Amino acid sequence: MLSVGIVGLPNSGKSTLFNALVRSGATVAPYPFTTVEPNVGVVSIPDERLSKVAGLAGCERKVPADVRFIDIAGLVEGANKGEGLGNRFLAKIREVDAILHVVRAFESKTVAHVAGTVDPVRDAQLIETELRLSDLEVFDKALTKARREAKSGNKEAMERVEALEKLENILAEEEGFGLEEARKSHSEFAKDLGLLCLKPAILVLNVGEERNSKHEEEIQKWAHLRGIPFVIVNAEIEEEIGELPEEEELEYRSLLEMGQGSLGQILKMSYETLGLITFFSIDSGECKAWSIPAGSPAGVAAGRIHTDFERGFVKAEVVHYNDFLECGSFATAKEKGILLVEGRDYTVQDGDVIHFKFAL
Ligand SMILES: Nc1nc2c(ncn2[C@@H]2O[C@H](COP(=O)(O)OP(=O)(O)OP(=O)(O)O)[C@@H](O)[C@H]2O)c(=O)[nH]1
Ligand SMILES: [Mg+2]
Repeated sequence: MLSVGIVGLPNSGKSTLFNALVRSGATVAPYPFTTVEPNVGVVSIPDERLSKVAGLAGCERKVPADVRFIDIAGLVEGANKGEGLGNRFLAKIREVDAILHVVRAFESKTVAHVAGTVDPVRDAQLIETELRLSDLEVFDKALTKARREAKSGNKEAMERVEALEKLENILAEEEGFGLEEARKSHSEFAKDLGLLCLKPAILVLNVGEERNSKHEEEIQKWAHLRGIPFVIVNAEIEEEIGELPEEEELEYRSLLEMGQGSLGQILKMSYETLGLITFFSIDSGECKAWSIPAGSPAGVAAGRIHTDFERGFVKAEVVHYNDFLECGSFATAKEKGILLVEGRDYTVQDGDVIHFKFAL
């Protein structure tokens, strides 16, 4: 399962957001392995298509796709030099697949701010700088090694040096404007090195009841310049009203003039940022949504359900989502001639309803 790490300064509201998110999923499970730290939660991804497919197929049970969220302790200035257990936390961030960067915009007399004042752009910049400095260290090592190998005329190593030098210039640049491009063009490379700056990221602005439009505009622009999706949330209120029975929750939302969807929006954005798409399976009265990386072949999708499905893959019967809405069943789709029979190399489309045939 892919994971999203919640990152930010201390007291920015990371744990509050984590709690709100973990509770917001329909079938929230505390992560079932005791060896995993307690601040890891698995959250269902809301997807209205699941109910539609399940309804048409007459399924009693629905199982949504999920994503793992990890609430990582706060980073402080100098974290890359080990300040405030920084190295340990940075190592944790290296393990996640995407970053949810929480920035504080709420004022509070009781909740201290490590820098004394509320200033979202300064805070976001501080975290970005820590990630960047930490990356540059990783980089130095990789570049030294590649240069050594390149000396002997190894062509691959020479190409590596060239690519690394290009990327190093982008990382060394204070303003980080080149990051969006680098994120796209170097993703495999970055993954190998575990570069933090190039991980897909989302910026969450945690606002209080009093809003500051100047702060909001500035930070939104900051995120936009970096190609980072941006979302506003009031984590404290989301956490509080998320505990209420549904009716009361709705009442409070209209009373506080709060939109419905900021948590759902964060979940959907996380899913997209991780590059995931969904396919559906129907079996014994159960309709399940499964997540796979966009572009995955049917063989990989089969393996998501069971390793036997992948090993003994024979064929995949596929009905595209919109076709399924029209037909309502594999049988009707077959009659109409829109049921596809595909091999293991078929590229799964978002929303496909798939039935795998396998033989061992
Ligand atoms: N007024 C207000 N308080 C908030 C808001 N969000 C979080 N808080 C409070 O801020 C304090 C810190 O929140 P946490 O969620 O623990 O912050 P954190 O980022 O996890 O902090 P560390 O774990 O220390 O890094 C708590 O007392 C929260 O109740 C908010 O939107 N408004
Ligand atoms: Mg915390």
